[in-house]
Amino acid sequence: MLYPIDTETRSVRDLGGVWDFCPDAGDIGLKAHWESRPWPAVMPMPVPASFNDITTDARVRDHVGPVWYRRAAHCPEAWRSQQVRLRFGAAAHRAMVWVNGRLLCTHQGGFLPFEADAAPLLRFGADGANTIVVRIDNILDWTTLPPGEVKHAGDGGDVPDMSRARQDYFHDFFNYAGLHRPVRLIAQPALGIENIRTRVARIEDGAAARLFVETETAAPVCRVTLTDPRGVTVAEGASHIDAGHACELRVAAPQWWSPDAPALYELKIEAREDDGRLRDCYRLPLGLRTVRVDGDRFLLNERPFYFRGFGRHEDADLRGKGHDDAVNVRDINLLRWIGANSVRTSHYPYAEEFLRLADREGIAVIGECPAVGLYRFDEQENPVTPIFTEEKAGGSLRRHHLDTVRDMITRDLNHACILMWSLGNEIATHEDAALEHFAAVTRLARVLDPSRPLTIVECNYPRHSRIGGLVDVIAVNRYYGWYLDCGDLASIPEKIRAELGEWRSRWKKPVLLSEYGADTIAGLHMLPEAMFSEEFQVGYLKAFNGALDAHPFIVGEHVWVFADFATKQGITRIDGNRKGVFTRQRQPKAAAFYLRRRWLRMRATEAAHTRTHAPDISTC
Ligand code: GCB
Repeated sequence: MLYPIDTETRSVRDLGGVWDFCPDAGDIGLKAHWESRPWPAVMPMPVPASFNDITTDARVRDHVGPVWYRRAAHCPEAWRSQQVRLRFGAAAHRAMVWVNGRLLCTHQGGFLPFEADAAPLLRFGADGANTIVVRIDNILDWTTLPPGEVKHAGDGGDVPDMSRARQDYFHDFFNYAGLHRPVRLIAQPALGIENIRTRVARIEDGAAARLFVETETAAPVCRVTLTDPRGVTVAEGASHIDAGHACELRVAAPQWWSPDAPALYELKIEAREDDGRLRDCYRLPLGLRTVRVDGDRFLLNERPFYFRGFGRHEDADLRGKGHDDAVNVRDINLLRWIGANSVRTSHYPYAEEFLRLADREGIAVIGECPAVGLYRFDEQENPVTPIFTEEKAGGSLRRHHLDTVRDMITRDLNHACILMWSLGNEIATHEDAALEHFAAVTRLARVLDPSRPLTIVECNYPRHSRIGGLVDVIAVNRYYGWYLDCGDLASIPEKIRAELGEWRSRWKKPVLLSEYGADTIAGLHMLPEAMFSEEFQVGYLKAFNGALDAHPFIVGEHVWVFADFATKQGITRIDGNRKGVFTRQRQPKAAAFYLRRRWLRMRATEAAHTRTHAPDISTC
C-alpha cells in the first residue's frame, strides 16, 4: 500500500483535528446504530492520539471494549469522478468504519494502515457534508497481536459486564488505543498505481547499481525516471502491462545510502494511456543500498555494519501512541546527537512518517512485527505455561501473524532504512509448535522479501531455543544484574561473555545484543551506585559493553530503551518503564553522555577505517 502523497494526479486531505468521541462501556453502540443515530454523550478527542491519557477520568484511561469516533468532511466537486480512498495510518486494535451511515470497511491490527474506496458512499460539492464514524475495539485476546486476556469481574451472567472488565496482557507497554496515526482522504485516478516494489543490486564492485522496479497498475504503460539527490535524471526506462510492469534501470556511479551518507534518489512512475496521456503519477524517495549476512558479519553495501542504538517505543506524554512529528524529529535529533546509527521498531511496525524520516536522516531500522507477549517465564526466566497451543497462539493467531508480516513487508519494502526484519520479540522458542509456527512465518517473509536478513528476538537461553536455524542473525535480550542477580554489576561481564559465546557456537551466526538496560529514576544519584540510580545505569551499560567489545561476532548493541515509556500498572513499574537513556520528555540521563562518548568514538574509528568521511569528534 503506497504512502499518501500529493502529486500531479493525487490530492491528499488530512482529517486530523478534534473528533467527537464516546466510550461504549456497555457495548450498546452497534445495536443502537451509533453509526447514524445520536450518541448518549460526546466528548472532544484529538486525532491522531491515544484516547487514554486525554481526559481526567480513569474509566476512559482503563476502558476495555469499543469506543466511537465521528467527524464531518466535505469533498470538492472535482473529486466526483475519482477514486476517493479513506485511509487510516493505524487504528488500535479492531476498527469498523462507516461513511454516511453505511459500512465501508473493517480491519484488525493496531499498527498498520488500511484504506477503502469511499467514493460510492460519499457526497460531493453542494450535495453536502459527509459523516465518518469509526468504532474501535481495544480488546486484546488470543486472536490479536499482541495477545491478551480479558477478565470479567462479576462474571456469572449470560452477558459479561464490560464496564467492570479488566484487560490483562503479557507485554511491557501500556495498551494505548484509538486513532493513532493520520486519517486521510486521497483522491486519485481509478485504475492508477496501486503499488511499487523495488530491489537494488550492486554490480561492477559497487561502481554501478541495478534497480529493479515492479509497478502494480492496470495502465498499459509506465515511464520510470530516477533522479539523484541533486535532482538530476540519472536513469530512465519504461514498463508494459503485458510484461508485468517490470523494468530494470542501471545507475552508474551511485551514491550508496548509509546512516553516514543517507543519499536519497527519487523514483518517479508515470502510468500512461496508450496514446501517452498521463493517468497517474507517484514519487518514491529511494536509497540505493544492499544488505546481507556473510559468516559473522552483517554487511551494508558490502562493508561490515555494527548496530549502535536502541529499542524504542512510540510513546509520549498525553498523546500515548499517537503519531507526532515533533516527537519523531526530536528523537531523530537525539539519536544523531548520541552517535546512534539504528533503532528497532520494538515491538510493532512504526508510523510510515517515522520510516520516511529515518530514510532521509540516515537511521537504520530493524522493522519488527507485533508478535510480542508470546512467552511466560518464572523468576529464574525459565519457561512456564505453553503458548503455542490450539487455544492460544496455535489457533487463529497464526493466520493473523502471517497477515501482519505480509502487510508490514508490503508497506515497508522500499525503505532503505530497514536493514532487517524482526518477526517477533521474546517468544516461547523452546516449544515444538513455535518452531513450526515460525517456519511458516519466516518462509513467507523470505518469499515477500528475499533481500533482507531475518531475526526473531530471543529471551530464551541458547540451551532452550530451537529457532536459530530459521534466522540470519541471532538477536538476544538479556538483563543480567537486573532481573537476575539484582544489582550485581560484577557478575555481568563473565555471564554475558559466556552466553554470547554459546549462541555463537550453537548456530554459527552473527549475534546482536538487542536489549540490555536498567530502570533509572532521572535525578536519583548514589555513590556507590545502586539500582535505579543514574550511576548504576552507567555502570550497567559499561559492564555489558566491555564484554561486547571482546567478541568479534557481535554485530551490534541496542540498549533498552531509548526513552522511558508507559506500561500497565504493576508492582515492578513506578510510573512506567524507566530504562530510558532519555526521560519520557526526551531529556538525557547520565547514561546518555556515557553512550555518546562511546558511540562517537566508535563512529570516528569506523570513519577512519573506511576513509570516506572525516571523523566527527569535535563535540565528543
Ligand atoms: C524485555 C522486553 C521489553 C521490556 C523489557 C523490560 O525483554 O522485550 O518489552 O520492556 O524487557 O524492561 O523488562
